Amino acid sequence: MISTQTYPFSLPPLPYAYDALEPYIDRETMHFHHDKHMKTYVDNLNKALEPYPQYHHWTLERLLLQQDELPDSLKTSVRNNGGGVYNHDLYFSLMAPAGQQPLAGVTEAFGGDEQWKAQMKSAALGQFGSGFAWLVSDSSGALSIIALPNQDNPLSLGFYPILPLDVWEHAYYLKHQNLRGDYIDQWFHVINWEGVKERMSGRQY
Ligand code: MN3
Repeated sequence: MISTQTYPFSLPPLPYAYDALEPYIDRETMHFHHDKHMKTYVDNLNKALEPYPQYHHWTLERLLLQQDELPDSLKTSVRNNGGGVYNHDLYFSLMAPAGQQPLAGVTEAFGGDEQWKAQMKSAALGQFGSGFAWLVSDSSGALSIIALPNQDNPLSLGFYPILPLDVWEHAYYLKHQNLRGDYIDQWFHVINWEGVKERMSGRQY
């Protein structure tokens, strides 16, 4: 995971082919989203950190967790670009070719598969403008769903991020134009539940 990398950060390759999520998420969207949008976050984060060698040994996770300790001139860029790198790394690695069974440990916490999907969709549709819906856990391990604007990350609110759903228009506009709900319905087919399971057992703080 890029969250444990330090400066200079590099764009991780997609963990599957660009067309692997078809017909749910199209190849062209994946190219733009990964090769252009995510790369820009990586480049801008490196650019922002370059003049601050004292933070070059900080992991991305530490930069996000301790962003209040950073100088003002760096803080905003870490929040936006560091968040952008972290959030997209999780977003791409927690999708996979369709066919995985939803994890009962997640869906049952919300009353069943249909109920969890409805809550995730409602959070994602309710995020005004750009942002993400997130499946998160709190310090007791309890699951919840939240929505955050822009590239804000649940770590800064004390939550552990488990599964992100990117609802920036660049995630769906090429295929679905303004129909965010259609994209969300497609995304449910390509969740990497194996990866979600690993995230759930991997919380370290
Ligand atoms: Mn995005």
